[in-house]
Amino acid sequence: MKNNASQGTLDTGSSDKVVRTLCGLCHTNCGMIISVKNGVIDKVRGDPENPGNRGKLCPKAAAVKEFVYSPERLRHPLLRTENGLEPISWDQALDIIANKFGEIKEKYGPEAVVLNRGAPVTQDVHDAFTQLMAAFGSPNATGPSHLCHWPIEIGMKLVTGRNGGPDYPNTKCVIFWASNPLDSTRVGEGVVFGRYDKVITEAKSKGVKVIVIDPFRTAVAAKSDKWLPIWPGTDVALGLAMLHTIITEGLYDHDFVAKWTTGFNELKEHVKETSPAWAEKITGVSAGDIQWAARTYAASKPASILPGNGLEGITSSVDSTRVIGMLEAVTGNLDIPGGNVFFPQVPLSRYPTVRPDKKPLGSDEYPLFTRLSFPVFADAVITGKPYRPRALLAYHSNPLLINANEKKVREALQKLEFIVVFDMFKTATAELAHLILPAASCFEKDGFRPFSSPEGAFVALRQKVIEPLPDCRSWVDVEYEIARRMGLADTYPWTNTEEWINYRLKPSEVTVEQLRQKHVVYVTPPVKYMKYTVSGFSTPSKKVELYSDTARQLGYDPLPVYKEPAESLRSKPEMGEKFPLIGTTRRPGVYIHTRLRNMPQLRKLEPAASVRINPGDAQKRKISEGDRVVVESMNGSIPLMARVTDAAKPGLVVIDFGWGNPGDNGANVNVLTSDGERDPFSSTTSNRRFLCQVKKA
Ligand SMILES: Nc1nc2c(c(=O)[nH]1)N[C@H]1C(S)=C(S)[C@@H](COP(=O)(O)OP(=O)(O)OC[C@H]3O[C@@H](n4cnc5c(=O)[nH]c(N)nc54)[C@H](O)[C@@H]3O)O[C@H]1N2
Ligand SMILES: Nc1nc2c(c(=O)[nH]1)N[C@H]1C(S)=C(S)[C@@H](COP(=O)(O)OP(=O)(O)OC[C@H]3O[C@@H](n4cnc5c(=O)[nH]c(N)nc54)[C@H](O)[C@@H]3O)O[C@H]1N2
Ligand code: SF4
Ligand SMILES: [Mo]
Repeated sequence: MKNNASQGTLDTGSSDKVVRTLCGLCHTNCGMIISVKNGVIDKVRGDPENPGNRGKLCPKAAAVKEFVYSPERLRHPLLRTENGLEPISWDQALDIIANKFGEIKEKYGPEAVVLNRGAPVTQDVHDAFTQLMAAFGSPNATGPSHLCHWPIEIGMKLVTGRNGGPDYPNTKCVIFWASNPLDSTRVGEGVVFGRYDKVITEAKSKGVKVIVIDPFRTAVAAKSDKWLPIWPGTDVALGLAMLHTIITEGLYDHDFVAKWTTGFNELKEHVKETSPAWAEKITGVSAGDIQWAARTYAASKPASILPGNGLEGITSSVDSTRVIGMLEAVTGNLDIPGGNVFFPQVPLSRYPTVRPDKKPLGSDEYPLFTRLSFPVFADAVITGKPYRPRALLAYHSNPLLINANEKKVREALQKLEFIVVFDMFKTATAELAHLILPAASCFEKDGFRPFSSPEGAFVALRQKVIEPLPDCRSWVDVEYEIARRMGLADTYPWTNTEEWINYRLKPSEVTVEQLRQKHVVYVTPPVKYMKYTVSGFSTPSKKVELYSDTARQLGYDPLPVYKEPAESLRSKPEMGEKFPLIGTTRRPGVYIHTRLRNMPQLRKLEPAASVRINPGDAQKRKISEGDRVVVESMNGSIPLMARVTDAAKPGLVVIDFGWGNPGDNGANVNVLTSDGERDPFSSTTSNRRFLCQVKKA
């Protein structure tokens, strides 16, 4: 099979057709070339000409056929009746939704209908049902944002204005801070540098210093020059101690600090007391290692940091990010070659949204979190305060399993009058639904993806590979049909997939037609560095705000402050009697969140939900590799398989996240997590830290 990327056409050989497209299983959206024989997906390979993955695919890609043709896929709309779930027609299903939403709007107002979307692994998930909610008049869109992307976004917005990605090709030192790109394939927020797996090996071969700050010895920690095994939830202390070393030893960039920051004197004063010796007791990382990391990072200019999702499962998510932004700034590493760079982005047109005076639930408590946070939603459903949401449309998401405190989330979902789940599979959340809609997979519909890269921002087309399996539908059609039935379609800027994509890409002056010809279209020039010298930073003062007036005015600490997490043996040693271990969660690289455990090829690679425990802790409990164990926390207990390994330090246990769907025979780790304590800016719950005990089953 030959291909010609510049024209976007591919020789078909003996296949019906060969389609150049994008994988939509995870955020990375690798370029794929898929051949179709007799209307069925035949071969899947990486697209060597895609600027992101350059031909490489991860192990999950091997399961594309199993995923699309899985016998477990939902194939009809299902309505819950007295006799259980009964298949109904699409027309009936859409009528029921339109009627029920209309009824709820009449009785309680539009805001009683809530949308829950999952992680935006494709642009579809990001955009789906936005316009419907706007036309309908509900400001309440929720999902995992309090655990994903938004806490880092809020933290960086306060300090540097925007989250800059490591400029790997030019850096001399990179800190993977709560990030694990070798499993997550996420080397930056939407930024590609060619193959994600090569970014680290190439850096290492050039002598770039690699430092990893992570409680667990991950794939990237094992390759690093230094791994700092931090206790989860203590990153603010580590960051403040690094700032202490850099500032007291004069290792900061004096010129940049003088010209481009506000509040340096306040920060200098603030970190006087936060010495590495102080942080050692909190973080479990030795003072010497903290000093070494601070000095190495400050001295290896240009240097960069990749703050990762590990910071977004702790209740100091935003302050952890703020200290990282400050480290980037005081060392003068912002937007310079090899530092943390604001890469060019694809301009997209905005959707019409609900009236600006209509604020989501919780906006008084979390003014910087401009959508509805799931914990706030669950509270409102349970307490009815300030009002009770009545209906939930869950699209491409599994809220029951992914939020902290499963028991409480279940209680909230069970209190709703009407739940629609729109998914490919009958998930744990779907089991609570009143109506289930069968979704077309990412390979059964057109879509697009905006990317950033040092060579410029570009758009790529996700071309439909096959028609949707019978009776499965794409969100575009479903959303528009609901709007039409409710008399809201007039306000729609689009009526079908092609119009949706063209609408969004208008400011980039690219059309679906062009993308079908070329597949990848660059819409900006290559990255320019030091843009702040022209336009300043995206903060109110146009400078990096080390001391934040915005935070102060909203009643927050203007400087990041370390607070001991609620579940803590240091502040509450008595808790250690029952729960002497600190638990965190791990994301198995062969799965994505709660997905793909029903793919036989992948299941062979990670067969069971596991807890990783240090050999010493295992021995004390007479636990051996492969034993069945029970893990207990204050919130509940779950059965798991023990893996005995020194990748977990003494006192730490690491439990797989994402199990718990019907039929996967694994337990949901969020049975153990608590939603009580929350980050004051972002409402992040403690999904990555909890006290627990492990016992032999
Ligand atoms: N303890 C703990 N909790 C966590 C995390 C953690 O690390 N630890 N991680 C957090 C993070 S970062 C995130 S992003 C969230 C993830 O939270 P979610 O995004 O809600 O979780 P997913 O399992 O990805 O749910 C996606 C659902 O979409 C379905 N699906 C797949 N393709 C399609 C399609 O084309 N159309 C439709 N309609 N449905 C489709 C899948 O079957 C699946 O049920 O979890 C968060 N929760
Ligand atoms: N295969 C696969 N790829 C994925 C996903 C998936 O589920 N599977 N999910 C996608 C999504 S939605 C996201 S958000 C990205 C996330 O991708 P990354 O940002 O790379 O995050 P993780 O892979 O979750 O790795 C986070 C690391 O932080 C560590 N950690 C946990 N708590 C703490 C803490 O308190 N402090 C510190 N310093 N470290 C901590 C964990 O041990 C873990 O190694 O991955 C995306 N890619
Ligand atoms: S699942 Fe694998 S192949 Fe698909 S986009 Fe993610 S990393 Fe790429
Ligand atoms: Mo995420």
